[in-house]
Amino acid sequence: MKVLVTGAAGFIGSNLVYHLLESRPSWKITALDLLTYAGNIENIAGLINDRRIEFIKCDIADPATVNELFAEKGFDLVFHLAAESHVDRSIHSAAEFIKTNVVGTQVLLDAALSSKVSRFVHISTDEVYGSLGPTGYFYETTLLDPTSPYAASKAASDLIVLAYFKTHGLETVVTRCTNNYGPYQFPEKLIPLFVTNALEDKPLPLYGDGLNVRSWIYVRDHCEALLCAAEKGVAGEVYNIGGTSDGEVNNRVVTAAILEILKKPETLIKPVKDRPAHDRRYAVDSSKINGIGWKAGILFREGLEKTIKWYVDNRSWWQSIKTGAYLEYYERNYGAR
Ligand code: NAD
Ligand code: TDX
Repeated sequence: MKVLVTGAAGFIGSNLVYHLLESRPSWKITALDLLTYAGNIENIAGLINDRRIEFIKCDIADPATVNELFAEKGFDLVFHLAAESHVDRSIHSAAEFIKTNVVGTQVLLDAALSSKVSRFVHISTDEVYGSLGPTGYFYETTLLDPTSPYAASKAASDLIVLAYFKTHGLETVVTRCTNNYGPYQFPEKLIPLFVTNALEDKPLPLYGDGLNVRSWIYVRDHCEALLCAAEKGVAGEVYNIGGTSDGEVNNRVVTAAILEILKKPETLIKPVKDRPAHDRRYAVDSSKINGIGWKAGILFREGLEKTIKWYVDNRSWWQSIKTGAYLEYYERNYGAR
């Protein structure tokens, strides 16, 4: 089986590459990534001598290079994760989100169609559904109502992916997952940012009243769900992916748990101006993917402890990221709050 993983040097992409090599040892994997600020070749550097994997630096929005790659390799299966993925950055500037998330997805779909890819798994997010009140869940049938430019770009790409199934018969599957956490997550997202700031005794900038709720899933559970969707999902369908029920918590609870595990004081918490159009709550109903054989297994507390241990043990990984352009972004996003 010849498999392409886009966004393979990012957080979920690198975890997926490790998971695929472990669980499907005969597969040959092409790991594609542009190595933007969020892509880090270090994430998959341990595999450099593994002959089952090859790394290609490539922009998914560049049709000439992408078409050539697909024609040459003849992929059977594509996991498409490459994206601009951070909501706050999309608020500052949306252009790259449209280019990569929308145009890049269309470029990949055209290449997949003309090279006769058997299955195209598009990795999306529950953010496409918008925001929930205190109760209820997002279902695959819930209307799309994205609020951030990031979420809107993902919703657009989801619809294009589904249209390629309807119009051209390309075997696409769309997955919509809740908030991931785990090793190799870039320290701009809530959990790795707060863990690494706390380790450095720096303030934890909690947006608004801190009562926004996210439904957390450990990244390896997400990777298992993606493999399940690829192998057992029905073409043209959407599958929601959510974590264990104890993972549905507000940001204050997450922050308090991080500080407790690290034995750091609550005085590090710094309430700051809220994110514009900050979605209040996300939670998905996962019964459709449960029905084809996948269920989340890692409890939030257990996954959080493992994740924190990884950041404690891998200081050099995140300390080298938190320099240069990262500090400019940090000042831009947090300086005026
Ligand atoms: P990430 O930002 O860590 O990784 C994205 C990767 O894509 C990076 O390695 C980056 O270099 C690469 N990339 C960006 N633009 C590219 C381009 N033009 N060409 C090639 N590569 C490019 O993001 P992540 O958190 O790993 O998310 C991966 C996917 O999963 C995204 O599509 C995201 O929307 C989706 N998702 C993420 C979460 C989450 O909680 N992180 C939840 C649900 C869905
Ligand atoms: O500094 C912060 N302070 C804060 O209070 C940051 C970065 C976040 N937050 C809050 C905002 C959210 O309520 O924490 C919550 C989580 O924020 P993020 O980690 O930025 O994630 P979110 O906006 O929920 O989006 C994430 O989940 C869905 C990913 O970034 C997306 O890629 C994914 O699609």
